[in-house]
Amino acid sequence: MAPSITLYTFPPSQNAVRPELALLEKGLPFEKVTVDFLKGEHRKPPLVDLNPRGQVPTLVYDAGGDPIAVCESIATIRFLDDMHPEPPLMPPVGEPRRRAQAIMRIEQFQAKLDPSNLFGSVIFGRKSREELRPRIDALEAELAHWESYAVGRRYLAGDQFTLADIAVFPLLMHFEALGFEYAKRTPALGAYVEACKERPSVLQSGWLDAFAAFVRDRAPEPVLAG
Ligand SMILES: N[C@@H](CCC(=O)N[C@@H](CS)C(=O)NCC(=O)O)C(=O)O
Repeated sequence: MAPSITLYTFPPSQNAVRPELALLEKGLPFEKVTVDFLKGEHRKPPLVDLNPRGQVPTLVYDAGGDPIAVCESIATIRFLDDMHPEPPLMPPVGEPRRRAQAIMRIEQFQAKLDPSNLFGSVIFGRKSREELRPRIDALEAELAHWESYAVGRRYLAGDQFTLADIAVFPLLMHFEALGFEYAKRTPALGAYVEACKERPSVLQSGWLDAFAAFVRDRAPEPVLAG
């Protein structure tokens, strides 16, 4: 029996788009439930009953019996790839170099790239470039590593679109929204970002438009420009 899958999401969220991309890549039907943060819906049922942290994405996977609530965006995409191996979103174990690359990029994303949270500090915290200077410098140094990872590859682990891309690409859009000019400063990473924007699952999700509208309404200071 096909599972019933419900995705609790907030349309502009770079975290919440990850399971959506994995679901679209795999052609799995799912229902989307929008949780409007701006109205405080994340602090109320049904979300807090499923995920006491009140965060999206939260994925409810019901294969009959007791539905499973999966939260943490990276956990959701790994879970979906484990439960629905076709088409695969990781390089096969028979290709250890590419598999190692995909695993490393996911870990490096979680350890080095995601915690910077510059976007939240600018959009919600209204912090200035001066206040954020040490974090901006650290992020720019980190992005130099990602430029080297992108050189000579369409995606982060070669020609195959993988969980590593689903992890990393949405966050890279945050930096673009803060004025980072990939084409000028990290051209290989820039080509990678453009390739991801054209990915059918990304286009089908509508996330780029939802994210662009969210950014447009808030007009963040372009702290990464220059
Ligand atoms: N590490 C989590 C972060 C999830 C997260 O911070 N989601 C945001 C939306 S982008 C959220 O739900 N924020 C509400 C809150 O933390 O109260 C993940 O990767 O899923």
